[in-house]
Amino acid sequence: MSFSALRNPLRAAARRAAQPKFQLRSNFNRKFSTPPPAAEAKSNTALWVGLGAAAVGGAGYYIYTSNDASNAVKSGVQVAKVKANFVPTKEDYIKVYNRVAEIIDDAGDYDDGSYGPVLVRLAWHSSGTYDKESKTGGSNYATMRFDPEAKHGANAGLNVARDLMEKVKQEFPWISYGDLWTLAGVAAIQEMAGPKIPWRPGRIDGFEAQATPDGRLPDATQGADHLRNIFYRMGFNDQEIVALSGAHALGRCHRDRSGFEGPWTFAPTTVTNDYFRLLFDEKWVWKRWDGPKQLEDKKTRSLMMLPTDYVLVQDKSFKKYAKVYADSQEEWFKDFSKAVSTLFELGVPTEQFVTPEPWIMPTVDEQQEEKKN
Ligand code: DDH
Repeated sequence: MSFSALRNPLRAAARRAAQPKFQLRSNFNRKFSTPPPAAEAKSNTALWVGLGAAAVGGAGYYIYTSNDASNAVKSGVQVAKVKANFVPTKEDYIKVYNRVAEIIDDAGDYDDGSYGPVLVRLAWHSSGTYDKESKTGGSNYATMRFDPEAKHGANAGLNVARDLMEKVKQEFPWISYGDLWTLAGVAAIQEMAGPKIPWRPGRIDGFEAQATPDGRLPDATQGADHLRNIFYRMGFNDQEIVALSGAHALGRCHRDRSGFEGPWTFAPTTVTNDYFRLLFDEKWVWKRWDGPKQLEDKKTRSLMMLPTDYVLVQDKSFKKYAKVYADSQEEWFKDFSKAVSTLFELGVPTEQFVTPEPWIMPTVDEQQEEKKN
């Protein structure tokens, strides 16, 4: 399907109709849980002054501590942009959003016909390394660009998403990787019919020395204690753990990446609360196979749940929230939007953001509608 064919108000519906592998069960019912676009930030200067200082400081840091020449060049580009007084506006970020939206749909035979899910996962894994005690990790420095972190088992397959975003970075060299990856996650969620995710720019490119140690992301073979250890470390509570886990409405597991196999829902390129509904409505049995322990639905044996997904209906506290989200997509959208927005900002010092209030980025459909009026 060409880009232009998708550039109309029916674009999302057309994409869903074209989904190759799964029949779509849930009604498409877009619900917005967030207020209309916040007022435009008055100026981005604060960021760029901050970025200039950070980048210049960073460049000094680089000279003494890093051997990666390409990073010096990249930081140099940021410094040059600052010197040239280039101040990106919300419009500039919308252009990046739109480019990502095009790429999401231009997936051909890849998985279920969309790069959306893998982009959401990139944004989550770049943010979910945060440790609130040491204040290390998170989305600020985009350290998954560097080998120790890129090669962590949990990040297997995310090279697909990083390579896609590299193309965008070439077209918009002024954007930091952290902003680009998180904005791509926002675009993916919103363009796959999910809730609005408030977002704002301000992340800066870091250095290899800031990469996080292995083991900060969740291990799917573990139980409730592990989930709490991992997510409490980021600063989340039980309700937020459950809300965030609903992202598994999207995408699938790949045997050659995580070892697990299959999708969680029948509509893996549309954001719905089906993940929660299926957890309660289907009978889940352990899959008999030579792979790692995972569950499958008894009826069709085509869907899967990870042990960590199943914990959400076994643990009393988690189950309470999972039930609320199974019963109300609206409730889940509201809580998911809030938790994802927080997740994508982990590790970014507040003073780095260009605006005190995050922006609501318009979807491609909304932009088309706006143009017509
Ligand atoms: Fe996840 N996730 N995730 N996940 N995740 C996988 C795929 C995707 C866990 C393990 C896996 C979140 C939480 C958890 C997405 C988003 C989010 C895969 C399969 C595993 C394994 C990877 C592969 O084989 O390619 C575990 C464990 C947890 C947990 O304990 C809570 C969260 C919080 C999110 C989020 O975005 C907020 C998405 C999307 C995918 C599908 C990727 C794809 O390529 O498709």
